[in-house]
Amino acid sequence: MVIGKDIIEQYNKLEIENFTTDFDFLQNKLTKSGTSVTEIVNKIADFQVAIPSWALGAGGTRFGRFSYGGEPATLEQKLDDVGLIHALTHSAGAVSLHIPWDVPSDVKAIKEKAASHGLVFDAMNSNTFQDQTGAEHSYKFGSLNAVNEDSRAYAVEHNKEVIRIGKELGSKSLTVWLADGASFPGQLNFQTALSNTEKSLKEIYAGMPEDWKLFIEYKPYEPNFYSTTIQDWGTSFMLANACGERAYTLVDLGHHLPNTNIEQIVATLMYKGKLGGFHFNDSKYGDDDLTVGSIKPYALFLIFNELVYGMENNPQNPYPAWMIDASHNIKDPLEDLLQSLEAILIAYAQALLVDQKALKTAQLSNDVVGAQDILQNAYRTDVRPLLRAARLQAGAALDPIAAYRNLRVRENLISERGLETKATGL
Ligand code: PSV
Ligand code: MN
Repeated sequence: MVIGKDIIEQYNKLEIENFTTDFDFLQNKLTKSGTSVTEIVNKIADFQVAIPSWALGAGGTRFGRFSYGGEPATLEQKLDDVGLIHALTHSAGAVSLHIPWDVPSDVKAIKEKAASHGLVFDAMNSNTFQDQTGAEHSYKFGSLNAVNEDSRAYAVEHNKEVIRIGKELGSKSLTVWLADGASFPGQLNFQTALSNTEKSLKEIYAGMPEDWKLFIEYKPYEPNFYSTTIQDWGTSFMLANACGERAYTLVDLGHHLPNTNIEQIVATLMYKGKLGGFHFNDSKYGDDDLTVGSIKPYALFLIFNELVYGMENNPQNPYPAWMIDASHNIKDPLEDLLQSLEAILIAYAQALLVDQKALKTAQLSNDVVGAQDILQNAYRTDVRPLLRAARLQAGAALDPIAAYRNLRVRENLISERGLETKATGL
């Protein structure tokens, strides 16, 4: 199924009146306070988030997986699904592939397919947390950190293969997330594990083209339950520095212990020019893979406040690679992604509304109450008309989920692909 601009245009006509009333009201209000609405709408329209190829089917937990009809069975179909999301939102113009789940059999055809949907290939993801059928060496006891030299070399080689595939597709970065760690005290020598990881990452870094970036993800626990070798941003930052200039830390919202001050981590990394990538999701307890903004929207806003500040004030930090890293097992995966995109853009728009000048004045005079009010005034603004305006000007849907349902996208996918298909991923 392909959703053409004409269909969306028709659909938008049903909602244009309500939109205009809401937008005019907000525009008046914001203009009075000196905000350039056009500038903000353009920024929202430009913001593109990569969709991970593994979020297009029903997500799984270790207890089970309830599949969703019409799931994409091939990489081509995955790109078609991202194309649908992009057509509806104009904010998902990139896809992030996971190897070996998504090895393209025909690179040229895949590139053409992506281009036909207006998609580019964002960061490539390697996978050394699962043994594939016929694997010559196992990752059971670790990959880049393994005590077994063959497993380490095998994992390094896999990452080089991912770089090779990514090069052909036009990607410019590699994300490494390691499950490496220990589930029991005494299992690993921490220092040896760290030093093996550093050596392996340096080899991977050396194998990257000169215009590529390496993103190093961290995670405090899971699947290992006693220690993870790259457990936190500090360890990732240290390893990125050891690798070189084009190695960066990647922050995944779900990879922190409860109540961690993620916005402060963001600020610190951007100050040091080392925030390379960002994975969005939400959680109550751990790496829950919940829809972005479903549990802690204010925390997301505070994080975006630091991201916006960093993008405006830290030229030493590259523009971060944004990706959604969430897929749940009880929602239609495409609706889940549409909700996540909406939450991301809402938080971004609210952060753009923060009166930075007034905030600085409040901070310099230790006006604690004033500073909180400035942030919360922005957070409490209903910015949804700004998102709709951005979509309308890009030819996307005013209300993507309503359009998705109204156009019976899932029903169409089921009739095209059947009920039994299963997308690769977790
Ligand atoms: C690990 O929890 C992670 O966040 C990494 O980014 C992986 O690539 C992704 O999830 C999918 O397993
Ligand atoms: Mn992640």
